[in-house]
Amino acid sequence: MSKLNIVLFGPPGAGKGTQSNFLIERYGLVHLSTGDLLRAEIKAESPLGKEAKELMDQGELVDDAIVIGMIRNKMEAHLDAKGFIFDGFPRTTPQAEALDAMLEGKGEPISHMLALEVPEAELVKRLIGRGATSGRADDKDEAIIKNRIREYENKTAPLKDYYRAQGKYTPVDGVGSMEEITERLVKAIG
Ligand code: B4P
Repeated sequence: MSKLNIVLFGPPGAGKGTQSNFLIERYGLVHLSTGDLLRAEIKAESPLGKEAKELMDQGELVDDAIVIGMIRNKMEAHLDAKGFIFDGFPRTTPQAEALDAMLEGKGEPISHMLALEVPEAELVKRLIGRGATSGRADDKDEAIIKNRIREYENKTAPLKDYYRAQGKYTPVDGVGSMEEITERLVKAIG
């Protein structure tokens, strides 16, 4: 049976992490979140974590080579997975090209690119709300949140065209209850 490899895409606060938790359970997939992997490095105070923290705290993207290396290591540690959910990765064209090259080598391409769509005012509201409890420096300050959204628009949103050209781009309305959005994603997976 072919593997189910899903890119869960969307701006900061669109609900990628939230929805990944439902989808991994439902389809038995391995969750690969570059945000979570980077935060684990920061917690461990590794050299990579120290470098990443400076960028993340300002709402900037971390270097491609770092996140691509992290994803490669995690995929190699789960060779028998039924498939992966890529949450918050890829975020740039070089990341998307590297992911395709890794998956092509295995003959297990991306099955779906599901793009959660949420208006900017709602994103800011959600992230400020999470900042009250998460302790995340990048959720506390509205100027940094706006910078994350700009980074998304400039560097990440163009990936919609990258996946559209492969016939894999599927927009999904990301406004509603968490359950409603899960159902929309499940329907899109088919
Ligand atoms: P990430 O950790 O990927 O996170 P995110 O963009 O903040 O959010 P996500 O969409 O997962 O939001 P969530 O479900 O939690 O990135 C953080 C940083 O790491 C980046 O800025 C960058 O610096 C770095 N980074 C990560 N990957 C990288 C890469 N590949 N390349 C370079 N740099 C990288 O939801 C947010 C909030 O909304 C939560 O409070 C949630 O409860 C709420 N929410 C969710 N669904 C909701 C709904 N339906 N209704 C109301 N609220 C909802």
